[in-house]
Formats: sequence, structure tokens, C-alpha cells
Amino acid sequence: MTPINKVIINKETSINPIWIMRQAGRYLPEFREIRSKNTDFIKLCLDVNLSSEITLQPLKRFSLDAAIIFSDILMLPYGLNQKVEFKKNFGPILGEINIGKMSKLDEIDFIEKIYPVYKSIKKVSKNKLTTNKNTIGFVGAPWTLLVYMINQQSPKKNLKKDFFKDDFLINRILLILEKFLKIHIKNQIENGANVIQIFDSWAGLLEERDLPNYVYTPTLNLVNYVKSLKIPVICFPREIKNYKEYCEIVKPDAISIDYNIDPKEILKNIKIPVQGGLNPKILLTDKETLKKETLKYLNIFKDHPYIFNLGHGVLPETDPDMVEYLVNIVKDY
Ligand code: 1CP
Repeated sequence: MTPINKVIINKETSINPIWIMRQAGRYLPEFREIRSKNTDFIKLCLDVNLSSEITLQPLKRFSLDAAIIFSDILMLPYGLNQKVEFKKNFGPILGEINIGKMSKLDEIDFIEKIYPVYKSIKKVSKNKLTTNKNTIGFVGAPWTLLVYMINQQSPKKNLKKDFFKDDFLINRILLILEKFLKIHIKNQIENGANVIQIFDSWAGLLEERDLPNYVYTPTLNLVNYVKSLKIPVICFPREIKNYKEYCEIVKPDAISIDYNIDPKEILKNIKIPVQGGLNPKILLTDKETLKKETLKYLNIFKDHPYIFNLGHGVLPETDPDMVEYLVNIVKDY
């Protein structure tokens, strides 16, 4: 059994496996090198050789316990034929939604558009660097994808004022997302993904009263679907206030926490395996601070099933030596 499965399935507390959100990415010079020659981000994600190579880059450097496939949550709207572009120093820009066309899209056309993602997962999961490690497949949660699809760019702090004005359209999109997210999850698993992480990066934007409709119910559907395929599912509802309620309703196999929530409160209220928490900014400080903060999380969760990770993605300005230092602290604990 892989270390991550031992924690999630067997609830082992004697080991702390580690992987890092955005571990394949801009803080690594070897990634920047490939990226500089490949300016079209979507094309890069759809290049099987390059995307599998990028996925494995952090595993060559550090003793991480999982590979997370180099792709993006926005490959889903791309597969649904919404235009998706990544603009330098700005982020994603999406085109208008053609809901009539989107409603008629069938499974085969969707898969055909993004099948290199699945080939890349297959390639990574068969590589010897992932022996006895997990290959993590992932999706954006319906709410977070809805945010990008309607907002057409990152919401940063706030949604457009008229975001909710067309609730008929919103409900149609949510139904389409549910159908194609399941297809996307199934294909990732069939090609070798043995854990699924659901990223709800914008869960924290919602008022409490809107959570059941947009976060709890649609995510619970997906969680149940992943469970039916006998694969563990980790949820990351970033900046949600009430993790306890989320876990009780959505029931993921493990919960990934952000850096704003007090880990002691999580320990007190949450019974399922926990992942993450450390503020990625700590990696920009010094080794002494990094060690102190890392040990804080390891000590708090020492008798709780715990996978080490950050509370959000590793920042592009991070020194890879600090990542190596972090991995070693966790491994030596
Ligand atoms: O190692 C890995 O994690 C690589 C695979 C990966 C994953 C899991 C990438 C590559 N993106 C993601 C998930 C993702 N993408 C999320 C969920 C996690 C999170 O909250 O960070 C989100 C919200 C996105 C959307 C997205 N894609 C953004 C954020 C925009 C915003 O609203 O602030 C950005 C900048 C991208 C592009 C992207 N995706 C991945 C990378 C390495 C990059 C940067 C590309 C580049 O400019 O070189």
C-alpha cells in the first residue's frame, strides 16, 4: 500500500507522507525552461511527453509521495468548448458560453479534446518514479469551475455584481459540469490516477446560506461518485469557515485545509484524515522559521492521520532548496 493510502484508508498516524500543491510548476527552473519555449499553456498540458516530464520533475528532485498530473482545472471548460487562454501576468481568460451547444456536447467529443491528459496520467503512473507512490488525478469543484466560466477570469477577491442574475443558466451549467466532471474523473482513474483531489479554490467567496446549493450538494455528488469507483477522494474547500460542517455533509475521505484555519481547531473538530495547512509564504522566509512552522503542524497532528502539504500552492518565487529542506524535515520527523 502507498504511504498516502495507509494514511487515508488505514488511518495510520506513524507516517506523514508529503506532496505539495503546485509541485510541478514555476518555482522549478527546469519547468521555466520548458515553459519559455511553450507559450501556449493549454497546448503544453496536451503534450503528453512534456506534461508527463513536468509532472515527474519534482519527483526527481525531492522524495515526495505523490505525482500530481500537470494539467489544469480549466481543461474542463476547455473540453466543453469554452475558449480558455492563459495570459502572462494576468491569469486565465475565458470566452463566452454557448449554452445551447454545450448542452448538446457528447462524451466522445469531450474526451477527444482532452485525451492527452489521460495518456499523460498513464505514462506517469507507469514510470518507475511513481512506484509505491500515488498518482493524483484532480478536478475543480463545480462551484469553482462555475466561477471561472461565468466570471470569465479569476474573481481574485469578489465576484461580478450580476454573477447570480441568470439562475436558469447557472443551473444548466451545474448539470453539465456534474456530467462531464464524472467523465473526467472516470477517465483519469481508468488511466492510473489512484487518488482524486477536488479543488474548490473559491469556496470561501460564498455566503454561508449559499453553501448547500453551490458547494455541498454538487461536491457530495462527485465525492459519492469517486467512492463508487473505490478510489480515495480528498477535498480542498479553500477558505471555507466551517470545515466541520463541510466534512459532515460532503464526507470526503480526507480534507485538505488552507492556512487561515487554526489547525488546533481542525484537530478538535474533525475526525477524518487531514492534509496540508502550512502557509506557502513560510517557504519564502528562512530555514529556522520553516522548521518551526513545519514542526508545529507535525506536532499538532502527531496522533491524527495526516498528509503533509501546504495550505495553498507553492509560490513561483520559492527557492527549491527550501522545498528540499521542508521535505527532509517531514521525512526525518
Ligand atoms: O503540480 C501541480 O499542482 C500542477 C498541476 C496544476 C494544478 C493541480 C496546475 C498547473 N493548476 C492546478 C489547479 C488549479 N488551476 C487550481 C486549483 C488550485 C489552486 O487554487 O491553486 C486553480 C484555481 C487553477 C486555475 C489557474 N490555472 C490559475 C489561478 C488563477 C487565479 O484565479 O488566480 C493559474 C495561474 C493557472 C495556470 C497554471 N496552472 C498550472 C500552472 C503551473 C499554471 C501557471 C502557468 C504558467 O504561467 O506558467
